[in-house]
Amino acid sequence: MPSLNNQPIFTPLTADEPTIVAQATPVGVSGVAVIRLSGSEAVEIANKIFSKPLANPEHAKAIFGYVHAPNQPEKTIDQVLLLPFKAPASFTGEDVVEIHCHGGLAIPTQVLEACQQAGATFATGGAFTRRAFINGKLDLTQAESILDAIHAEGQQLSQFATQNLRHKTVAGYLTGLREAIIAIQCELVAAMDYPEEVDEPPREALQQRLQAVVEKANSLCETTAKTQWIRDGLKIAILGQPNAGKSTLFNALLAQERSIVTPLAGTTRDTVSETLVLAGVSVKLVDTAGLRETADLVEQLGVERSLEAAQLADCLLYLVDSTVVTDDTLPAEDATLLASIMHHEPEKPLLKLLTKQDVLTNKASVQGLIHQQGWQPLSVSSGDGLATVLQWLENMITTQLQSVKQANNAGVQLCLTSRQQGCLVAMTGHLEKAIETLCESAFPLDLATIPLTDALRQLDDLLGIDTAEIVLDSVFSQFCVGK
Ligand SMILES: Nc1nc2c(ncn2[C@@H]2O[C@H](COP(=O)(O)OP(=O)(O)OP(=O)(O)O)[C@@H](O)[C@H]2O)c(=O)[nH]1
Ligand SMILES: [Mg+2]
Repeated sequence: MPSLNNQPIFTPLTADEPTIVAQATPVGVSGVAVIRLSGSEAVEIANKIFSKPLANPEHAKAIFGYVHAPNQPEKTIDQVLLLPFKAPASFTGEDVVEIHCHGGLAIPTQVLEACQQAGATFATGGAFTRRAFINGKLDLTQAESILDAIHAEGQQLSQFATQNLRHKTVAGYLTGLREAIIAIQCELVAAMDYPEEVDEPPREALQQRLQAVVEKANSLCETTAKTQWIRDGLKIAILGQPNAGKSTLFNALLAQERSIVTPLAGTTRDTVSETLVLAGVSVKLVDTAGLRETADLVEQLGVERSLEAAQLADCLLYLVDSTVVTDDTLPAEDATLLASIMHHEPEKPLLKLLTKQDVLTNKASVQGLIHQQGWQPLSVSSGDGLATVLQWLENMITTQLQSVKQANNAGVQLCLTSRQQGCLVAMTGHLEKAIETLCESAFPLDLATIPLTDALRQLDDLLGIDTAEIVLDSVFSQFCVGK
């Protein structure tokens, strides 16, 4: 909408809100810290604390100068770069001024205080992103992608997040489903409101169209479930009998002495987990208590947790101390445990490792296991075999990622958050109710509009269309101050 002097007019929906300020960079020692002001008075406030007049600063052009206490130019706080952005071409859609000052604790704190004394209000967590959402700069799923991008440990999740930020992939896919439901809703309402002019749409065709939406939503939920590990971290459980060398391998993979290692069997009594990044994916490595029948209550509980860890894991490493193997025959306990694990988790990638190869005197005793039964020799002490373990883990992750990418080609691979999945599941539940209603010829057609409205409500909540404050609060409260 052009104004009289041909300058575009944009009044952010948040124009009446106070101008907010927060540090956008982490607090602590750093070369540079960025303090962000956002709101209709951002330029005015910056003007009160800056050494140069800022009547109508050029958009996105840095200005060198000094920040001082409001209206006290002699009280210089720091030498800074000021970066103004004019609404709506800013992150929040409001006027924004970024102050790039020196990092550390003292200077950013003084700059923040100067901004507050000049009229700004300290921002709460997620306030900037919330304003960006309210001003239509982002949909709700994009706001959540920012959260993913900030918190992603592995690059794969950050790639999903960036893809959604750039191409609105989630909203793009779901808007198609939303339009399909709205079209059906419109046909039903038209037939109800104008029974003389509009024929009742054939029920079977409506059912089929709704069924198609349900299938698309289900397929999205299924593929999201397949990518959940990218968000949560791939769980790898290290299993085996006491003293097999599990904690030693755990520490070696982490490159830190995280678990206690002793020559005593039963050292690890509970599961211990730690995160690392492998092949661009966040991995949760779980060290477990040795699996064996035991009378000790504490150890027994540890064993139960280990079995549970195996169940919850996406991938298993099973370790056997090679010095207790004779004539290619595993100890009976290991044979039983492995058979049970493979029976219960036949699909899970499993790497079988024969440990402590450096102290194995009779190498011939394990050759059959290695060459015929797929066991990998390992000595963490000498480092032999460790690279193979890492390579196996990376190959396994790459294979999993490839299956994700294949689903991606089908156009439905999106890594939804649990909130988004919840909305989608609730939506399909309502659509199924609508289909049931349509199946029952004794029910009037308009009965189906009720679950359809509920389904649309869920989809709108997912996308952030007319979403209740309480839902927005729960999303934006996850953000830190300054974002
Ligand atoms: N020589 C040699 N000793 C090893 C190797 N790996 C582990 N050990 C030793 O084996 C003993 C047991 O190792 P842990 O890593 O504590 O075994 P664990 O499987 O975690 O045992 P629990 O916690 O009791 O279930 C320790 O004394 C380790 O130093 C290895 O590659 N070579
Ligand atoms: Mg241990």
